[in-house]
Amino acid sequence: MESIFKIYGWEMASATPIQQGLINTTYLVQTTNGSFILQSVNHAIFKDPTAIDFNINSIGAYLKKNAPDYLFTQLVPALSGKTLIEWEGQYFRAFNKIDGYALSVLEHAFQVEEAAKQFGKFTHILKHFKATDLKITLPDFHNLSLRYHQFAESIEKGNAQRISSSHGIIAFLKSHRSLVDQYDQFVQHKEVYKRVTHHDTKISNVLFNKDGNTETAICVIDLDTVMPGYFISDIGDMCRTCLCPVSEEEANLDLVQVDPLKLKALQNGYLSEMKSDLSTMELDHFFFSGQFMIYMQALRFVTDHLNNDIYYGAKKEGQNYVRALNQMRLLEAYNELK
Ligand code: GN1
Ligand code: MG
Repeated sequence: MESIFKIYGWEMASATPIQQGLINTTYLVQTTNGSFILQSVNHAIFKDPTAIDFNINSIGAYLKKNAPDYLFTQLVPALSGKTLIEWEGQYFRAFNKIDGYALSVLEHAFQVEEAAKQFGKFTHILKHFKATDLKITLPDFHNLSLRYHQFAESIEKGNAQRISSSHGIIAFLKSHRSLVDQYDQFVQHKEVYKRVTHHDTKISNVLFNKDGNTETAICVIDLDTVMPGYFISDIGDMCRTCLCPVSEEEANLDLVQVDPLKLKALQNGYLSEMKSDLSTMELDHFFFSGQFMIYMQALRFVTDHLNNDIYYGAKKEGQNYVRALNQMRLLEAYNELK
């Protein structure tokens, strides 16, 4: 890594890998010039890393001008001035290390409110930024019809042995197909708008900080999938990851439960920023957002399992199957709140 440190002009640098997300590879780099987050973009998934670089820089420039106090993860330029570095066939970018921590589950409703407020604020503060100026970093990323189609294809063409041992979850997902129709109707409605959308609002993508006994959410991170999109994506991924005391990795399904007070807190936090921006049609789909995203994530995990883990990878045999079962149970528990 020595030579990449030189590209950034970092002296006496050392890099430690950190666990951040399923897709990219992330390091904490400590140098005499400060601490940085260095990340190699997963090029197999993000085919055009320059699109991500363009989006983060465009938003960063807009915020610097229009909301200079907003805590935004600006990209750190290398000595050349570039913020995306191609090195040994990989793409790297760096951010300043922000003083804060990420959580993979939330214990308290007030934390949910804090996190939801940050995601609401992100879209709200960019209300006058033209979302269509952003590049599409992952086409059809949250297109539920397409995700269902990929699932259906994996049942036809995937690993035969895995298909036969997954019949229970396959039947469950098929029986909830009406969610795809609801999604199609939602996106076609004339009072549903595309805005600057984060598209990966899982709870570990918010940083928290503590001042004495007061814990606050301070900013959102992981902006690779910021694109024009629908608010149901952001609410939905928060429902998916904030309401349950265990994460998507939990294999003991009895622990997968949802807390209605946390859903209320999520609503309060997000709407404190976004209520006046949303149409009645959109507000009426708040609950649907959770069904949409939990269902989509179950589809994506099972599809990957049937396709031999080519997208998410698996550290142990059946990991994506366990994740899919977890999301199936989460959808059942969430639906009980209806
Ligand atoms: C991936 O890499 P990470 O953890 O930020 C995925 C999300 C999923 C999530 C599930 C580009 O996000 O859509 O919700 O895993 N990102 C991509 O944990 O596919
Ligand atoms: Mg991500």
